[in-house]
Amino acid sequence: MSGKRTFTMIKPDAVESGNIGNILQMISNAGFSIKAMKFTQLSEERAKAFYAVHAERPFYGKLVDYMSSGPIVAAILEKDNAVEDFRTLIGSTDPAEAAEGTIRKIYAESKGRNAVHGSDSDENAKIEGEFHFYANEVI
Ligand code: DAT
Ligand code: MG
Repeated sequence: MSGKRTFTMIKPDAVESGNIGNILQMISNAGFSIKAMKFTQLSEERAKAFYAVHAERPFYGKLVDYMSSGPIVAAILEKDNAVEDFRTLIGSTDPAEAAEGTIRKIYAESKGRNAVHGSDSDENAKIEGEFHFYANEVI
């Protein structure tokens, strides 16, 4: 059975453009509740570690620079079928290919600067949540 929790980040482009509130409203309207949340910034080392799975990809350096370039909002979200439903809500990696009404279609600047992160599996949701939050910070 699929899990109830996923992990998200509102990325530097969406924070800088003033869309934290709009994106949280869309997340709430889609039926997700917030179990932990913080406004923070990744150091270069922490961004490298978070995206280590992409270390061999050509865009890794730019991704790390971008993700450590400004503040983000990190959050653990809860809903039935959380991982899959959240990926549907955010849309494709490239906003040009994202479905109408998705968060990335509305707010992402580009494939590299794409407004939000969403975990791709229950296993990664747990790992990524624990990367950002101590157990006693999660409801
Ligand atoms: P997603 O964030 O949709 O899970 P991913 O895990 O494949 O996508 O990649 C992680 C992030 O890396 C993605 O949100 C933006 C960046 N990225 C992926 N592919 C890229 C590309 N071809 N060019 C530039 N940035 C890319
Ligand atoms: Mg991914």
